[in-house]
Amino acid sequence: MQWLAFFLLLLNVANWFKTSFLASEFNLQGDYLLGGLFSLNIVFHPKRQSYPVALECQRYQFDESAYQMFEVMRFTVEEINNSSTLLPNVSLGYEIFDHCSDTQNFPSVFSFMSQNGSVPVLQSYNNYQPKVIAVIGPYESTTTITVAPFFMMNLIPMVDYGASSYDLSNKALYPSFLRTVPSNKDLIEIIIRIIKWFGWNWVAFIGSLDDYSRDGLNLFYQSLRQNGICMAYQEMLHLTSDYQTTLRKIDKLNVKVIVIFSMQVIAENTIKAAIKYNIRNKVWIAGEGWAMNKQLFREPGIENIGKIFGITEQFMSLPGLDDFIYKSRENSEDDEGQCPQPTENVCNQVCNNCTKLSSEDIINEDPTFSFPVYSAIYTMAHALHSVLQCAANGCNKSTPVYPYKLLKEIKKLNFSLNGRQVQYDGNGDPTVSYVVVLWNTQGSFPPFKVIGSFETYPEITFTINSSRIHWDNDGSVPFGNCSIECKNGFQREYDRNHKCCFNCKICPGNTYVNYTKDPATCFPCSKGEWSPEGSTSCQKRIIMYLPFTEPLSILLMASAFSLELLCIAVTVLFLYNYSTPVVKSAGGNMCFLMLASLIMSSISVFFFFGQPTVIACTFRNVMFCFFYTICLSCLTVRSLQIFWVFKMANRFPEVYKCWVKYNGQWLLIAVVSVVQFIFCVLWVTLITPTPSKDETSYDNQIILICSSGYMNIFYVVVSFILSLSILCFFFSYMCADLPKDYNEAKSITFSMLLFYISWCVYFTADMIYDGVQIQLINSVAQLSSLYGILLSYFIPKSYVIVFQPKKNTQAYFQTTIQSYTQTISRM
Ligand SMILES: *[C@@H]1O[C@H](CO)[C@@H](O)[C@H](O)[C@H]1NC(C)=O
Ligand SMILES: *[C@@H]1O[C@H](CO)[C@@H](O)[C@H](O)[C@H]1NC(C)=O
Ligand SMILES: *[C@@H]1O[C@H](CO)[C@@H](O)[C@H](O)[C@H]1NC(C)=O
Ligand SMILES: *[C@@H]1O[C@H](CO)[C@@H](O)[C@H](O)[C@H]1NC(C)=O
Ligand SMILES: *[C@@H]1O[C@H](CO)[C@@H](O)[C@H](O)[C@H]1NC(C)=O
Ligand SMILES: *[C@@H]1O[C@H](CO)[C@@H](O)[C@H](O)[C@H]1NC(C)=O
Ligand SMILES: *[C@@H]1O[C@H](CO)[C@@H](O)[C@H](O)[C@H]1NC(C)=O
Ligand SMILES: *[C@@H]1O[C@H](CO)[C@@H](O)[C@H](O)[C@H]1NC(C)=O
Ligand SMILES: *[C@@H]1O[C@H](CO)[C@@H](O)[C@H](O)[C@H]1NC(C)=O
Ligand SMILES: CC(=O)N[C@H]1CO[C@H](CO)[C@@H](O)[C@@H]1O
Repeated sequence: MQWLAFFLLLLNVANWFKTSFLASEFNLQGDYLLGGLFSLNIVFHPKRQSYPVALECQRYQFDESAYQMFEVMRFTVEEINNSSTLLPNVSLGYEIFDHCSDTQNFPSVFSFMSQNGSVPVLQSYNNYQPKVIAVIGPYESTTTITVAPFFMMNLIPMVDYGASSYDLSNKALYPSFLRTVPSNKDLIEIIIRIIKWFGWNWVAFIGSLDDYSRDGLNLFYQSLRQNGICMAYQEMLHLTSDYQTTLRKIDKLNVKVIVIFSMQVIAENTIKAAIKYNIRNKVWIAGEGWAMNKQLFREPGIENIGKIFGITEQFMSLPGLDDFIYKSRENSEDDEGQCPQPTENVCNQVCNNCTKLSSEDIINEDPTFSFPVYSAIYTMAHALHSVLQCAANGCNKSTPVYPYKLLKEIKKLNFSLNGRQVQYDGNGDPTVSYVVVLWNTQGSFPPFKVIGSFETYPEITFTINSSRIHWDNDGSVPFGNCSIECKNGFQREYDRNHKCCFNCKICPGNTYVNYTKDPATCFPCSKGEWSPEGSTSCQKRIIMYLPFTEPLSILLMASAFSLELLCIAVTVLFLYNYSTPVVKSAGGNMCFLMLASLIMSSISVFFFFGQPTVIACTFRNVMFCFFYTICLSCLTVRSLQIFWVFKMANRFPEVYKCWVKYNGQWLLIAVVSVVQFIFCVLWVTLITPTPSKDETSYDNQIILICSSGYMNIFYVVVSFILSLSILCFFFSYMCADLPKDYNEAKSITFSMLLFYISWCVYFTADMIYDGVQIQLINSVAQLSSLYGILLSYFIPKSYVIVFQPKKNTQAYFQTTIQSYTQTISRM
């Protein structure tokens, strides 16, 4: 397919130049032309129109700061023209249009694209040279997105000084788009960093109804989620929105931090409304659009609304700009900024309001976008410099300058401008050098105090100098969270909608909360650990047992030992006085069996102390039970015998004879012992008592205990002992009226009562108390049972043997029995 070229005559721009050659600020002739788009006026509400008519920007709202950018472009081109090193002997020219609407500005675009006054429709644009070699602007994201496709088509470089929408970083859609302002992604990143720096997490977002804000909101949302910050409220406002309601809602939600990421006007309206409706003590974070808005700064009452942080590009002064503006003002006094065809008045190259501004007005405008305009033009000049193969002696002007070649050079650029490095990344985005300013609304100087910075070149750095911020109240950073942090030991209960909002609930016992791990969970303590209610960590449980070294243990063991010594002493004493009536009446040989049993029983006390072992667990009770049964059976047989002799022998002499003949007492003891022995063996062998841990009784202790063996047989053993003791008690009670020397009733009653009481105490305590001391009570019960028998039965007899030998004679016993028989017969 060959050249199938249509020539579409849209604008006869070339003719305008020929007819009117007046020096307008909008045009400068040169070897190469740059296109410039500036929003000197802004159309907020497009009018509905019923017949085709071109838009007349002049009629709409004038923006002084755009005129300053406009002047910066003119200044920059002149400076490059004056330069002898950059583009020597090559003159740059420009053509600028007022770009006031999203949708109705296409005449200017076609003018830039035209060649000889017409826009051709071609198949290949390789050899196409439009009127301008590149385009600067426009200012806003939305307007940029609407005009950009025209320039992308033939890869005309578009270097933007104001559009920050992140969409434009998409090089598949916008291959020849570059910009000298950081994209919203960077702006949102620094906003997030500021919020995080001060530890806030509950923020509101106010935007305007345009691509810039929508894009910002999108990016903000994405970053919030990653940074644990919550959006309390969000609204996109337009000129006629109800600002009061929005602000009231934000105030009601207890939001301290408000990000205003919007067009200037919306920000101005919001702040003015905040002043009017007395919204106080907030923290406002200003996006680049209004970070250094000087009109708002002078608004009365602004000092009440709180702190305003602005994010703006590192301020770069442009030496010579002020002189340039003063000079151009002088010259333009009589130059009424004329349109090439003033009669039609639609070319949008007229600005009557501009000429009314004084030099000071222009110079004092917000300088935020001066450097972006300046570096955008230098970018093109440097690229052109490369394309034209310029050297010190001049450039090769015969080289054709195709836009796509220029674009290739722009991407390779890396130059220093007023101390800042200018270069573009793969997305056509520049290196970032932001500063954070604090508005000095209290009136001291300077009005915008730099408190921090964010740079991506040569590496990413973010700093905030907290000592430069003077917070109201007590000087501490204001509270900007949804919920007050829980006290130690409390767990968070999150709100359904926001992760930043929560109630606090105390962690129950045996759980803990670890904020670095998870603030919303009370983790259970691990095995062997415990914690009281409301803990942040668990403690080791104390392992409880009765150690040998404890004074009480020592006391009990000493008691057991002294019991044994006493028993041995009594045994020796009885052996020496074996043939005396006291020993005989006490049972003779049987005494030695009883004493031996007492000694054996008392050994079991020693098994209660120290860390329990299988042996200790097995023997601590079984030994006592068995030997105490033997002792008790002796006592029972003794009392039975006395009872028999004195009360029954007369009535059943044959039975008694039989009893004596077959050695009934020993037989009975043997039977009882054997039976009890079998029970005891079964008790500890069917289920061996083993050391175990009681972890349930106390949160903070692990008690080393012994399992009890086969419980059912244990009950049999206990019942056996109990029935024996009751028998014993019964017989001795029946003989309560016998002569004193035969009367064991008192001593046996005493020892049995002691036995009952001490074991009642033990079993009762066992039911209501699980501590380690129960083992102490157990051993005390054993000891007191044993001491009961020793003290009430053996010691009085020993006393008589040692101190009252008179009573230890056959004759004395005879007398007492005679006097007893007399009393019986008298009854
Ligand atoms: C350019 O040079 C002219 C003449 O030398 C001078 O008047 C003007 O101020 C210079 N402009 C800039 C921007 O340097
Ligand atoms: C532009 O117009 C001039 C005369 O008006 C003509 O000589 C030239 O060839 C035209 N250029 C192109 C590219 O058509
Ligand atoms: C606010 O929440 C953030 C995390 O979301 C936390 O780091 C900060 O300490 C909290 N501030 C206060 C005062 O509790
Ligand atoms: C701009 O000019 C228009 C008329 O051309 C006028 O109505 C308007 O008030 C002017 N605006 C400013 C800010 O001077
Ligand atoms: C600049 O261009 C003019 C003609 O366009 C030429 O006469 C002059 O020598 C050139 N100067 C240099 C330094 O190249
Ligand atoms: C100037 O550029 C043209 C086209 O690229 C080329 O043919 C010519 O040789 C160049 N002249 C010099 C002096 O480099
Ligand atoms: C840009 O230039 C500077 C110095 O002129 C150099 O240090 C830096 O590495 C260059 N960057 C790239 C990406 O080439
Ligand atoms: C922070 O600001 C204070 C007061 O302006 C200044 O003295 C100090 O050097 C600054 N610190 C840093 C790290 O810049
Ligand atoms: C909390 O959890 C973290 C991470 O799991 C751990 O490093 C830290 O030691 C824990 N803190 C306490 C007090 O247990
Ligand atoms: C309009 C303008 O300033 N043009 C200047 C461009 O630069 C050359 C020198 O390089 C001057 O002679 C022109 O006056």
